[in-house]
Amino acid sequence: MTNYRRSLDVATATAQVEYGRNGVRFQRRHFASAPDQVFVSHLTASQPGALSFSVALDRPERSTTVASSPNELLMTGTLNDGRGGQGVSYAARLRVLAKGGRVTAEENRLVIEAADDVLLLLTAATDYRGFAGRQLDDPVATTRTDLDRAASRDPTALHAEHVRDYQGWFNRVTLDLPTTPNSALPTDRRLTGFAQGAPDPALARLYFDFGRYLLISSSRPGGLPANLQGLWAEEIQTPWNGDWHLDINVQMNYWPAEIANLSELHEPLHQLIASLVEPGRKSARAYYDARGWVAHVITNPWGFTSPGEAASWGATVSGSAWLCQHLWEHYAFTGDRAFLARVYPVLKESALFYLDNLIEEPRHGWLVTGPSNSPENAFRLPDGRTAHVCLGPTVDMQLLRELFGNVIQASTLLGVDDALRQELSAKRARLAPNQIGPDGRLQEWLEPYPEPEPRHRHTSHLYGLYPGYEITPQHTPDLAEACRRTLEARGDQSTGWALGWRMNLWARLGDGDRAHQFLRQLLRPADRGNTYDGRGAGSYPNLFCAHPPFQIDGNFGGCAGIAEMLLQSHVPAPRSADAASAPFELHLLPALPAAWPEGSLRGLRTRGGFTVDLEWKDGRVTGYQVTAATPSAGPGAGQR
Ligand code: FUC
Repeated sequence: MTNYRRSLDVATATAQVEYGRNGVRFQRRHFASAPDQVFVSHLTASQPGALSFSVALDRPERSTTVASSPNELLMTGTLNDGRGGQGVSYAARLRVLAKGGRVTAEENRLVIEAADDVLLLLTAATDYRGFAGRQLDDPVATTRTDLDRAASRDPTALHAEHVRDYQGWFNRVTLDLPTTPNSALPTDRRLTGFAQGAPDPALARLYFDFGRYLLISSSRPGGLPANLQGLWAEEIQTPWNGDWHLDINVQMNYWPAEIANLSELHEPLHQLIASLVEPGRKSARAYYDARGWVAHVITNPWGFTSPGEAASWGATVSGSAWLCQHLWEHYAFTGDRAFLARVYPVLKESALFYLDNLIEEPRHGWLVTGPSNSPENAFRLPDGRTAHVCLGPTVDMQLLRELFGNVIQASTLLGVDDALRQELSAKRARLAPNQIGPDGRLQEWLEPYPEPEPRHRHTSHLYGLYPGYEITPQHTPDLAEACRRTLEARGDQSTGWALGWRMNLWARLGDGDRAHQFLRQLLRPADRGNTYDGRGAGSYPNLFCAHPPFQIDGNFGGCAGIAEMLLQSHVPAPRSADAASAPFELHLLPALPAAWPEGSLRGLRTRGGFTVDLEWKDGRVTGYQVTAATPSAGPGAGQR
């Protein structure tokens, strides 16, 4: 084999493999088309009759494949429901359309001989009802309809339609950073070079674009939200069940959604949140005898809202509060009042749960959640024992200040629930405050407990700095300084998503070089033998984030972090009742690293519904334009 080249063009979401063999040049082009619901592989060769191969549909369990016609395979199966019954059924159908040569079916595979050009069309479907409990589709029939439609189209037209659809999202934003000789290398060698300190600013652009590619490809309105592996899990039994973790992971998947101008792709998460209200009410009643709804650390497409498997991590009671933040942020970025009115009951019922859950903490009389955890971290008790379950971890308090504040603001805007608003205001003022410990760090718990694992991957108590907004260097400098010390103490090594989070935290602190240092960590070449404590964790040659073995949240965290280094929008506290017209601050290049002295961007979004274009040279803004969603509200453009 000669001149082998495998590529993914993130500008068109098209993968390609090319190589030469015995004087013939072979090319395979692959893409998954959302508008046509079909996966397409187009195989061509530089000589007629050169394509001979066989193709099969296979799955390690619960599958049957038959040749449904001389050029088509049909795979079907039904999963278990976990209770000894039948679960979701699925079907996948593969058709071979060959020019020249011969196609024959042999049991469960198709054999292609001496063809000039081959198109493989694959469709797949399940009878999962979706969050809205929609009408059941018959996957066997759906795959046939989708396949017949795709087969009637010219492959060039299929590709053009796919690119048109994809670029409708992708082209909303452009980031340009300078290239260097290293930028022309294959990605694996670029990663090695970058880890060794070679300058390659354009690698950050590629990583940012790749993150957008991943979200566009894994989160479409009407579908499920991106899970721990996005939708790229290769196993049947995926790490952590390929579920949605609510104590950082699924939220991180959606950090780029608003700022990177992909707001509509946030919808699957919003639907998941709405779907948890009903089961979450049962959990609230059964576990806490409380009103409202609650979700803890893990959930799945079947409305799981109970505490997780072990009290040491599964008792975290603020999963639902953190999810609600994604409803609010969508409103903050779009100013869409109709959306706010629609999701208000979800926010309100979440707040009702916490109103009932809060108890008075004995030492100061503060109101605190309990029992809860500071996600997955432990502390040392005075008698030396290790504990996880606590009252009022800092993250819960920060989340509740935001949730209550948002419900207060939303109810004011919508002109409803006066009495509730009074109660929320009164209780919000009594929530345990952020505390700076004797060592100058932000306290993770009510007491400055020693930690058995001071470099723990979670940085939950810094939620208020990012993705939350109650701590900013501009408005709460002492707390921001305490966050900085916390980050210093957590150290510069970590794993997967934790690196992505730290990047954003340093960006919020305005330290671009530290943020960039974490980007370098995130992009250091990983291998399959990486370990949970961060050694070896970075990125694989295809840029997937290596949190043992693979988790996609780090990709999204890093993508958001790059944006956060270049543009931030804060709504300073105390916020006015109307976020859409409230004063908010725009920070252009708030955390520009020395490594990116020049560049430009177009199309990032801010809270308040603005779009920002920006260019810079020698580390300084040379031009910018801020465009309002509505013509009357725009602050305009400028040169500096
Ligand atoms: C969180 C993390 C783990 C892992 C899991 C899926 O709970 O603490 O590291 O990423 O989610």
